[in-house]
Amino acid sequence: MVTLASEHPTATSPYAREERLTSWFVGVAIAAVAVGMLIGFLQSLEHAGIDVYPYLQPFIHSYYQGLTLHGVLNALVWTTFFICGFMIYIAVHAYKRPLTQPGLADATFWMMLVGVVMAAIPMLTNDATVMFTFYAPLLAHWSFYLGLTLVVAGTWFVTLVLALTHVAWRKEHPGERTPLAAFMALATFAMWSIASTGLASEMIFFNLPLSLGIVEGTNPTLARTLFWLTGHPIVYFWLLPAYVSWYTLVPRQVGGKLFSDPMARVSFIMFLLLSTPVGLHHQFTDPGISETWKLVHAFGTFAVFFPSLLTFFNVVASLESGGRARGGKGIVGWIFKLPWNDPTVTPQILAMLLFAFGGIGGLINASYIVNLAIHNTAWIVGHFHLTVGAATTLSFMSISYWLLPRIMGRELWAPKLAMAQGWLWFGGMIIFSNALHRLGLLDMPRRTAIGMAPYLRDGSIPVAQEWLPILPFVAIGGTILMISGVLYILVCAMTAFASKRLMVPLPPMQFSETQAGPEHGAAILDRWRPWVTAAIVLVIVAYGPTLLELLATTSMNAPGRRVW
Ligand code: HAS
Ligand code: CU
Repeated sequence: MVTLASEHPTATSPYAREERLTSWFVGVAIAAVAVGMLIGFLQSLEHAGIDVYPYLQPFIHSYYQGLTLHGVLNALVWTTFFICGFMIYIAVHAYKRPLTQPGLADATFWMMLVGVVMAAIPMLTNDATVMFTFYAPLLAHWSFYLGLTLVVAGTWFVTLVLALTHVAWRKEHPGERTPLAAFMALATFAMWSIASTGLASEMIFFNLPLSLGIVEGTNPTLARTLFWLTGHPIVYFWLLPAYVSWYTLVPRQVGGKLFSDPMARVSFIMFLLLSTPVGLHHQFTDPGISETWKLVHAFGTFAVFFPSLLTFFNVVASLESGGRARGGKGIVGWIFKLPWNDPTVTPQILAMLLFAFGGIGGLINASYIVNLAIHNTAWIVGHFHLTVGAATTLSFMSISYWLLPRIMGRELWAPKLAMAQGWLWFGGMIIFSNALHRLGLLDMPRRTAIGMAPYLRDGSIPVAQEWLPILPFVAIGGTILMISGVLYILVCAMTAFASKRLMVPLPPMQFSETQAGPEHGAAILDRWRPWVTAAIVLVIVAYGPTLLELLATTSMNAPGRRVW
């Protein structure tokens, strides 16, 4: 691992060690998404009837092994490693102090890296073709489960490192409000640490014992319920770091100020409270779970919609302050004054635009009755490519263009190419996601090698004829996304290792100023105990009855299945 942080001008940074750790995390994240995006391109070709997998033997055996690699590398590794690196960077610059336990932070990185390698090997040997949700009773090699468990455990250590640093900062700054960006980083990891207990329980009590042959069977419904206890809040673990940038960096980058600091804190506290007790909205069609609790979770899902609506309002108002500060006039004139050619900002605004549609789609998903029409269809794939594939991924790409020069001590390579990459991702995602949404409304199933399915063309399923004219657009969008992805990897690699060294360190990092500052918010917004306690109580109330009922009414009698 190249320890560049000590070799470049920013080595004078008081946080050189943390910046080096950030470069490790971000380096692994970019390597993962490079492979994951390429495989995604092959998946999109398959939908258009171009099946390259026979030519990739013995490296990738099937569409389903490709889908597992695509989902795990992009949705689990790219996100988690980028988030750990970015949030550590943000925290030390917001607290203006180094981590209290840098050694533990470094060790956590290595533990998580070992976890990724452990999970990757069985995926590559076709011994873990279980998709990124690894639903029981599908059964992968035990090292896949142990590897992912190490990654999750690593995120708990990141939470610990951030919390200990917070305590130290608190002692050094009695009575001061937590800097907003640090507050947000901590809230993100606190929410995630509560949420990931579901996944950890599934691994420890179900998947690992079964895959190690310690138990004969598993309990699919209970395992799925524990998975989705984590499975919904994980999307906010992916989203909130992008929000940290939209709230605390982008307003300054567009020349404006954040509209309201207290409103931003309320939004993150609502995510801390409401992200986890809503996961049954992924299981509306699951048997064995009471309709009452499914409905309670549906209402909870509508409630967790609100912190994003607050974000919508707060962020757009902040963009407007920037647009007007740059001379924008009239009701919409300010929009054209935003820095549309700045690759460290514009792709994030494009990500916001895509996310607005992804979010509306999420509301449709959450509608108990309407969900029956789109559940397990291509619609869902369209939804999450607008959310994790755009709100998160396109924002992280743009943040990379800002972060890499700071931690690698080199200029951003080919800024115009970086900007083109952002616009290509935006355009490609519109084509790709729109096609999938439309196919989903025509009942096309997700997670299916549809391009090669005989029924696609033999007329045995009449509605399939309506998919045929739309499927090529999945490949067209996927191809544009692949070109954009290659440009992203190219710009990042050249920036990290080959572009001009910064002969003078960049100016110290600055967060956005605010129009309404932290002092305008209630002091309780800056306390953790009440909110974390309430969050845990809400999870117990929302899930306790269902988990107890499943424990009483279902058993571990489903043998593990290897269906590939
Ligand atoms: Fe979702 C399924 C509901 C958000 C990801 N979601 C998924 C899956 C994934 C995923 C990966 O209720 C599939 C999992 C699987 O494999 O089965 N989702 C929601 C709801 C929200 C939501 C209500 N999802 C996300 C986010 C994700 C994500 C965020 C990743 C990062 N989702 C569901 C449901 C399902 C589901 C069901 C299960 C479906 C099924 O049946 O399987 C909400 O949180 C969305 C709130 C968002 C908004 C938008 C706010 C807009 C903002 C930007 C404003 C700025 C602008 C800029 C427009 C309210 C903040 C303006 C620009 C100028 C220049 C002015
Ligand atoms: Cu969800």
